[in-house]
Amino acid sequence: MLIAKVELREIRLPLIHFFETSFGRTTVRRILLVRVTDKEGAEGWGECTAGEGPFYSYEWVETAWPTIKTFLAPMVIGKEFESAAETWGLMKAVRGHRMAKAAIENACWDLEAKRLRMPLWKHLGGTQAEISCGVSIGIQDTPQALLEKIEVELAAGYQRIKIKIKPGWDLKIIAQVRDKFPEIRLMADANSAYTLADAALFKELDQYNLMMVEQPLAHDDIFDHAELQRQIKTPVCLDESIHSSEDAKHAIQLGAGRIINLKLGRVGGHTQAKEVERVCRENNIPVWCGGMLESGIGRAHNIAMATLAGFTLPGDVSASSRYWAEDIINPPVTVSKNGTISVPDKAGIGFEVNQRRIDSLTVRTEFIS
Ligand code: OSB
Ligand code: MG
Repeated sequence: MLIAKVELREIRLPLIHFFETSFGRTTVRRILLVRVTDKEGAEGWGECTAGEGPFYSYEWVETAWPTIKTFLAPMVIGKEFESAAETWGLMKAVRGHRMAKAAIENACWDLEAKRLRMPLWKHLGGTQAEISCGVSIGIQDTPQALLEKIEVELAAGYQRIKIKIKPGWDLKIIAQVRDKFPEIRLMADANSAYTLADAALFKELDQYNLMMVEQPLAHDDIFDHAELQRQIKTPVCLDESIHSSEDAKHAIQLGAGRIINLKLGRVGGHTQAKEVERVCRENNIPVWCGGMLESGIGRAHNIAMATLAGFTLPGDVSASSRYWAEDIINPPVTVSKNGTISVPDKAGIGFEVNQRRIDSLTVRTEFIS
């Protein structure tokens, strides 16, 4: 493979409904897309999952763009390499910036799968032609609004409900949800809004039979999470704290959680994601596919990743229509009445990229060659 050109694009995509977590509210996504073109003119697409600000992690659109432009793209362009799996090694000199790296690497995986005329999920080694879906529901203006949203998503068939919590929107809300929906598969995501001083609150949470509580403590912690897990029955799931297969190994050894939310961008792309999945599978730690409010391109990559054997729990990958009036891929991602996505069998990411739609949303473009 020889990448001749990297195209960077920023699109603005308004969410149908705002998405609020313990760290803030998003109404319009700023999404950085990457297109790689090889010397024969074949193309691949990737999406950078960095957010609008450095709140979920230190990466955001304005760190990813110049990091790709100045450092990552030049490390890949013009180099002859065997496979997309080698992209990671070419960019090794840059520390961190995994979401920026993932955007380039995943575009190379799409390109490679297309050249092989293979669906990306099979090229990655995926085994599940259908994946299980849940939804992540943000903090709402009122408890009533949350209960109504849950009702809608259950009627659509989603297999589990995740709600966001923060101090002041936690135990009381979960009690109300459980009261109305006693049997559903339910979990809560705190996005690091608590400390070990809140252990008593999480012990209270044990009575609500949650599948798991996601990232209750600091974004860069595994030590306190291990202490919390010792004190509570609800499984702890790690999101923000896991950036690599080494992080996963250390967290597992320490007992910092029993489940891992695997996000493609957070770990640095498909090669790293496969490593995290393998470590978890070998240690009997279930993983599920997390989401970052991706457009269709990132969503398609998530779907491909979630076909790997270790993905045994419903993920946060849901239908395009939950997020966007019109997605940037055709067809949009749809979910069956059983809460599953049928994985496409076309080459590469398996969805057609809607160039016209992307052009109409683009606010800036830059070519690196
Ligand atoms: O913590 O999983 C999270 C969205 C943005 C940042 C962090 C998270 C999320 C989600 C949304 O929960 C999942 C989705 O629907 O894409
Ligand atoms: Mg999370």
